[in-house]
Formats: sequence, structure tokens, C-alpha cells
Amino acid sequence: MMQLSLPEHTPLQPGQSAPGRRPRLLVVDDQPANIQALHRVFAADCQVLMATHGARALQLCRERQPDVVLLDVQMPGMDGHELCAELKADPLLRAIAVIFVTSQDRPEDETRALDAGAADFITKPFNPTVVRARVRTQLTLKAQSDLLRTLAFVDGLTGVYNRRHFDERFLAESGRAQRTRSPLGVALADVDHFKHYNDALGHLAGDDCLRRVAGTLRACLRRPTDLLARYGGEEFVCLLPDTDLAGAIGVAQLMEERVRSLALPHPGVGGCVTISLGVSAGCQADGLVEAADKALYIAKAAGRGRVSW
Ligand code: GH3
Ligand code: MG
Ligand code: MG
Ligand code: MG
Repeated sequence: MMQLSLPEHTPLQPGQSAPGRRPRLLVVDDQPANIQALHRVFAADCQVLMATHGARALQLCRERQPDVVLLDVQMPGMDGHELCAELKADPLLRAIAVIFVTSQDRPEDETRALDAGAADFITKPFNPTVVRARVRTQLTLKAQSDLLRTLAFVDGLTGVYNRRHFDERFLAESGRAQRTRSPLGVALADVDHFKHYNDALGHLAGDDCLRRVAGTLRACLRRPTDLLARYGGEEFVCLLPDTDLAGAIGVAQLMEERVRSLALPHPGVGGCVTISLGVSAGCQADGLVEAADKALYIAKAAGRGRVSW
């Protein structure tokens, strides 16, 4: 069975709702009375967030990642259609299901909403039982797509992100680093003499070791935007947005020390398990991973169990 253990601090990516948490609903309407009416329908089963204008709703979506948004159309400032378009254009918010709840009931209103990516369209005055049923359907679909995304982006052995997700995030963060002229840090970590570890203790013990190392590396990350992924066999990669070389070296050194402190016996080398790390950073993402890889090679050649850059 696949182990799904996303770290507490990891921002919920589209699709990665924490297992077992209550469904999260955001009600957006400029009329507090409408919000209260929907709050009454869902308060018992869902965590209900509320916003009376589009900008606040967008902020709540970014910070709290609701599963479903119940969205009024006519609001001062950003209207429902505009908010829906913003959500669907953002890769981190796209998975949130949008249900319009509106008194605009012409077919063209409904078509426009569905074309813009809305999951459903409910007209006011609404029937609470029908609204509940429709929201329940969207919550079920959302949970299924969350699970699929988790399966697609999380490494089955270690529970950290996989290479595919790293590649996707690296692309997005590279663009951002270049646009905002903020440095992007990369650290590549590789378990030392891991072939000997497997040879001495067996592959299952090797798997356990990789899980322990992955959990230790993950615990070294502090910011919600930091990301750890399994890069390949016994290699992990760490993506550190808004982090310069000195900052990235600091994270890598902490990782090296923490893995060493695990004091996992490594009979293959007559000591404990260690990792080597290569670090790079810059606003220009081209070649960052390659530079970290070169630095990793230098750390290995210099005796392993150390950080190079
Ligand atoms: P170095 O210090 O130079 O990195 O030496 P190394 O032995 O760690 O490097 P090498 O690339 O020679 O061997 C990597 C080993 O990692 C070989 C491979 O069987 C093992 N490995 C890769 N993926 C897994 C895995 O999922 N589980 C286990 N148990 N072992 C794995
Ligand atoms: Mg309104
Ligand atoms: Mg390796
Ligand atoms: Mg190795």
C-alpha cells in the first residue's frame, strides 16, 4: 500500500487535501444574509469560510485551499465570472471546484459559467436539499481527483514528492525567479555507499533507510514554498525558492548533520549512514540542477559526508 505522508508544512497543492480533514467550503457573496443561509446548510459537516468580495475570496483560496467555492455572480469589484477565471488560470487553485449560486438564471449565464470552468450552476432562491446534494457530488469528485494527483506526484516508497512533481515545480519556480530576480536554490543529496548498504543488510533494510533519510531531509525544510522530492534511486532534490547560495548551503549543511545524527549503522563501510550534497543557486535557472550535480560529484570525490557548491 502506498504511503501518503505529506509534511505538515507542505502547502496543499491542487489535489492534495490532507487525508481525513473535514471538507472545506468557501462561500462568496456580497450579501451577508446569503452567506448566512449557505452557512446554515453546511456548518454541521464542513468547515465554512466566508468572503463578501472577490479579492478576499482569492486570498482565502491561496491561504486555505478550499475544496469547493460557492460563488455569487453579482458583486461590486471583481464579479463571480472574473473570480472564477482567476482561479482557473492559476495552477495552484485550478482544482478547486466552483459552483455558481446566482439569481442570473438565463441559459447564457449558465453557459458562460460552465465555459469558464465552473463545475455546477445553482439558481437563487435555492433549495437547501438540492444545494447539499450538488455540493456533495463535487466534494466526492474533488476527493477522487485529489487522490489521483497524490498518486501521480508522490513517491510511493518515501512519501515525498516525486521527480515528475519536482520537474513541474522547477519549471514554475524558474520562471518566477527570472521574472522577480529572486534567487532559486537547489540542493542534490545522495546517500553515500548505498550499494554497500543494500549488499550488507538487504534491499528491504535499504528501503527503510531511504524512508528515514527522506523524513529527515523533509524535516529540515522551514518554508511552505520549499520542496523535497526523490530525484532517483537514492538521490533527493531540494528546491528552495527565494534562497541565495548562502541560504541553500545552510539548509544542505543542516541536512548533512541531521542524517549523520540519525546514526544509522552502515556495516558496508563500518560507520553510519551519511549523505553528500551539491548546492547551487541563482536567478537564472538554466544549468542550476547541472551545477548542483557537479558540486555533488565534488563532494563525493572529496570524501563524502559533506556539502559542496
Ligand atoms: P556513492 O557513495 O558514490 O553514491 O555510492 P552508491 O553505492 O550510493 O552509489 P551507486 O549509484 O553505485 O548505488 C546506488 C544504489 O542505490 C544501488 C541501488 O540498488 C540502490 N537503490 C536505488 N533505489 C533503491 C531503492 O528504492 N531501494 C533500495 N533498497 N535501494 C535502492
Ligand atoms: Mg451579489
Ligand atoms: Mg546516486
Ligand atoms: Mg549514493
